[in-house]
Amino acid sequence: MLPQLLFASVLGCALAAPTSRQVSPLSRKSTCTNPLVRKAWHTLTPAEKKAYIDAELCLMNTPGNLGLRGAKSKYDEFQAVHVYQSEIAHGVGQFFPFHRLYLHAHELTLRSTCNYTGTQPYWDETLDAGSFSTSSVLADFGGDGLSTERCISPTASPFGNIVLSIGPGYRLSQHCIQRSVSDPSSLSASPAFVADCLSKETYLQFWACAEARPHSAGHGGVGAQMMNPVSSPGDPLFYLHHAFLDKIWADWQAQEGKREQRLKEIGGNNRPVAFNFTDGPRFPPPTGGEFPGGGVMPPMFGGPGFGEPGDLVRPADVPEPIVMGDNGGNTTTLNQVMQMYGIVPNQTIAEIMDIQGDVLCYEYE
Ligand SMILES: *[C@@H]1O[C@H](CO)[C@@H](O)[C@H](O)[C@H]1NC(C)=O
Ligand SMILES: *[C@@H]1O[C@H](CO)[C@@H](O)[C@H](O)[C@H]1NC(C)=O
Ligand SMILES: *[C@@H]1O[C@H](CO)[C@@H](O)[C@H](O)[C@H]1NC(C)=O
Ligand SMILES: *[C@@H]1O[C@H](CO)[C@@H](O)[C@H](O)[C@H]1NC(C)=O
Ligand SMILES: [Cu+2]
Repeated sequence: MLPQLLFASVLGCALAAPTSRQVSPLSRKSTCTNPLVRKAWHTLTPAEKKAYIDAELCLMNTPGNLGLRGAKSKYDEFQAVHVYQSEIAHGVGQFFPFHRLYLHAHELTLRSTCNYTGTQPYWDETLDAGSFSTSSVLADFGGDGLSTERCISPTASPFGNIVLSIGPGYRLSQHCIQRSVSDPSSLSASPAFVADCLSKETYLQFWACAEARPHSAGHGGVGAQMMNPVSSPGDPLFYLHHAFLDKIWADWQAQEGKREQRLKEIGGNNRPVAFNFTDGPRFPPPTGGEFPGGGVMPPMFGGPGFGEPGDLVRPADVPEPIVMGDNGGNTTTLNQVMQMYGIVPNQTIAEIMDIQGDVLCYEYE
């Protein structure tokens, strides 16, 4: 069974990809003078690709030490943080900020723990929308899952022998990396969909568009583990997918004449409205008619890697996530603190709005 897609008529303008590289250093007061350059996976040299995969394997083989639920390796610890926070990290205003900081933690840990000298690559999914099954990025990460268990090939992938300890969902179980690729689900990462999101005027409109369309495309297009809203970082493609989304947000923020405003613009609900994983996370009521059907993500579905609906019910040993520093309100503010459980220090949203600020220092090419 495939997730239903949100097909909408798209009146996208040409895909604009402004970068922040031309911004004069004089207009900034940050300490970021030598940003890391994050590149698209397909542009990396074979040596760069190998270095990234080796670093990820190193994280997977390095014991964790943060005492997080179910986590054996440093890699598992990232997954554990996502499990803890998943209820307040999707379908909410901090969706983009949370994943930005989370990706930064991943990049930083690859570099600090595994001697990686490269940066976090991204999957330029606009090139593969509608054809994930033949994507070279997918192939480099082990391809589709096989047979009914949907495990990636143990021999065709450097990750084929990895045993994950967390997931599916909140469950703790030993399992392989599972995929169930769906080309139709990957369609909403197309250049037209991305351009449509980039053309949105407000953060609320941009966020709703980008979380529902390109975001859903990567998760639904890879499927299985990646489709699980709680445990999806068990698939190493998660990080390349979310870097792609972070780039889209950074591109939106950096648009000509909008940058000063958009580096301060946040909003949205702190709790997914009528949160129900089975039914799909809901978004705020559409303000610009973005969501046919009232702003609902594609319905979730069961199966290998995704797990059973019960795996998405938070068990007693996972504390209810709390929103920190939000003044008791329901609206996402710049003062909200994102909780990272030790993979990187907690930060406020304000501190990570600028990818070339005092906490973050990178750019996309
Ligand atoms: C990183 O480099 C240091 C210094 O060369 C070395 O001691 C350490 O074993 C390396 N760590 C990994 C995970 O390769
Ligand atoms: C969640 O959504 C499913 C599917 O629409 C529905 O059957 C279930 O009753 C919902 N659960 C809650 C708690 O609303
Ligand atoms: C937040 O939302 C809840 C549920 O709708 C409501 O009861 C509460 O009054 C709201 N709090 C604030 C500060 O607006
Ligand atoms: C960071 O977040 C965690 C998880 O909620 C919390 O326990 C911790 O106190 C926070 N740390 C700081 C310094 O705010
Ligand atoms: Cu997530």
